[in-house]
Amino acid sequence: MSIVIPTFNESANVAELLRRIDATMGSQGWEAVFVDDDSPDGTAAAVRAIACIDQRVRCVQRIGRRGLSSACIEGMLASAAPVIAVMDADLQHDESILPTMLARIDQGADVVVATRYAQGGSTGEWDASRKSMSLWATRMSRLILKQPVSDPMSGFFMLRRDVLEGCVHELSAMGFKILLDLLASSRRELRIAELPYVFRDRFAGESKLDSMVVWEYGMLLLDKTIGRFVPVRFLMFSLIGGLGVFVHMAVLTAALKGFGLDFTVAQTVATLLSMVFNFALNNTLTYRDRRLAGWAWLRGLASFVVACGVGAVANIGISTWLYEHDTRWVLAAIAGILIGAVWNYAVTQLYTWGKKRR
Ligand SMILES: Nc1nc2c(ncn2[C@@H]2O[C@H](COP(=O)(O)OP(=O)(O)O)[C@@H](O)[C@H]2O)c(=O)[nH]1
Ligand SMILES: [Mg+2]
Repeated sequence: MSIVIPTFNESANVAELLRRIDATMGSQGWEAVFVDDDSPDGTAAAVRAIACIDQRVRCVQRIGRRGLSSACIEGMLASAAPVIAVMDADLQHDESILPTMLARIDQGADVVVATRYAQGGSTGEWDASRKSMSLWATRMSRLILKQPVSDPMSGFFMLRRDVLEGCVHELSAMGFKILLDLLASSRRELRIAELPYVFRDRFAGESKLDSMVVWEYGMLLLDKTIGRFVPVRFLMFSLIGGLGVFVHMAVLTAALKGFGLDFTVAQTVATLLSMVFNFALNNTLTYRDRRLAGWAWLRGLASFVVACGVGAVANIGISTWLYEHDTRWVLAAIAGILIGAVWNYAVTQLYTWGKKRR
């Protein structure tokens, strides 16, 4: 069995987690694959220090990437074990149930979910708002699930390798909810076993969960529903582009009426500011998993402005051509906007957010 452990700033938890897994698993064969997103606290180095003396331990270190789901997928793919478990590094997941989970797999289950929402399970010390948020998310997940599961949001589960291989190309790999992604992507009926446990308090360090998980969860739900037809990132990109029009008009009005600027100057300022707005929002929302910071943010902004500048020229060129060839002005404009949007999306995806981040 391979235990995949995604980490971000968990250096103080690594040794204790491995000690407990070792104590619990005894002589049963296991290995641990840590997937660390280049944590500034040196988690990867802490894992490798142990890996030097314990061959069951390995570390995949990802550079310039963030994301719990994609980390879990890459960790699972980095192992050849017939059974894969996924658990957090902060000791909130009760490792003592690992042998029972493995036994369920041996008895024929495809997936074993360690659940907080069944008899004997609990979310431990959560406050009311966190509890209600988790319940709300669990209810929403039924939109995309084919089979009922009491805790599809669980980050603690075990599966057979063939379950992963059967759906790995369909995974959205967005956000925090890898189990939900796996269950919703699997095309065949799965034998799912559930095992209750009590969610513990963090051992050391702090939670990486912030308000953005709601956004990421929304992206996952959208991708699993309409993602087959339109890429969710393109939708987000276009939505933000639409908001940019409002920013543009507000700045233009202020520049014309408030500062009495010449129209061309005002229009240029409005265009530039709405580009900055679009870039910043896309960087935090659409490309959250590849977000740029520091100098990379400025470089990204520059490439974004250049790409969108070319997109604007294409937009004007194509709509003018259509207009001159007897297309109604509204249709000519929409065609120009669509082509400009697709260009901006495709090019910035490749050059602004596709490059190395440092
Ligand atoms: N590789 C990787 N691991 C992450 C990321 N975000 C969180 N994690 C890890 O995922 C696990 C769960 O995260 P945590 O912050 O404890 O979430 P919470 O338990 O819901 O508060 C922990 O082991 C984190 O270190 C990420 O962006 N990349
Ligand atoms: Mg945690």
